[in-house]
Amino acid sequence: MQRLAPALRQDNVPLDLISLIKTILAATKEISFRVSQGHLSDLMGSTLDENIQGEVQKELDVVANELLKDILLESGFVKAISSEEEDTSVAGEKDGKYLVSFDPLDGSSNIEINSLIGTIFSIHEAPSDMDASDPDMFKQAGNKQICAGYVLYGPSTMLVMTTGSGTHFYVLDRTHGGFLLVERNVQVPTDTQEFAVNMSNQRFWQAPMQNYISDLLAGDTGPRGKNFNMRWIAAMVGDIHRVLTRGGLFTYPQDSKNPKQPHKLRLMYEANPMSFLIEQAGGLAMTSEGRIMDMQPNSIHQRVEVIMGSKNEVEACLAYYK
Ligand code: AFP
Repeated sequence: MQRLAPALRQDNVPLDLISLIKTILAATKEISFRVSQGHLSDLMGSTLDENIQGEVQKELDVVANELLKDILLESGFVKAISSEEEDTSVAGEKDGKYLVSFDPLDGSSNIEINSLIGTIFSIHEAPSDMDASDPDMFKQAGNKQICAGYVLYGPSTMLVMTTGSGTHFYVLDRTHGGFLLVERNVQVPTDTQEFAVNMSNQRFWQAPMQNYISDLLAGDTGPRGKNFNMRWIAAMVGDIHRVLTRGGLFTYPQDSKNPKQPHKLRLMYEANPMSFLIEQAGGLAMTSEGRIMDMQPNSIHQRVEVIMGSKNEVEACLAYYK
């Protein structure tokens, strides 16, 4: 099995980007260890703080954020970082070439139940003419990402990453401490009979999503003429990993539960990196109005509607909005 750096060199990834990726992964190996320690790490509880999204921070969220932030800002490659757990961007090296956005621990409600969680990251080139402390540097569309990925802390620790030459799977080999390539050019099956959505929000969805899901639930007696299965992990990393592995449709649609917040998922460190991975694997990543990666961000913590996965199923869903 190929090690990470040779695999990246084979895709012509520049050496300093490879070094940056290895820097991110050094932090995730430490996070993986802390996660695997469970209750032994004494990090299972909540802090007394809330992040800018108004969510109570878990101790492991805070530790994962500090590990990534410190190692990235000290690396010399990074002009600034932005994180789910930081109110605004944090300046790094003034001549740093890269911007890194990350969700240090996605799916943190799964921490206490010993279920899937992961780290999501997205890398853009840093504009050379802007100040490192200017958060507007991050207002770049997803189609400008040069690398995106996640590290999934499951029964094995996996890295799923793209640098624009396909989406590849790696597994952390603890015997030598590195990530080994286990599957190159993963492909999302075009058709699927599986979907992922938080059904408890059904009554708050817009009519097209209500109608689409009703037709899936009607199975082979309904207009789709086939039965569908449903899965919900409550961690986008887990749900997207399943979609990349065996296909499916994943959605967090617009809802009216909280009129001030019609969308749940974050554009910069959830939807954009996952869209890059899904598209590089032959899937589609959309809102009901267009391609996620073509959206012009207006803030670091912007939220967005997400409908992504197997191409034909995403198109079937979007047809209800026409
Ligand atoms: P947290 O990381 O704050 O726990 O949120 C996870 C998440 O943003 C995403 O990973 C899940 O798909 C989604 O929220 C789960 O949402 P529900 O709470 O509606 O299940």
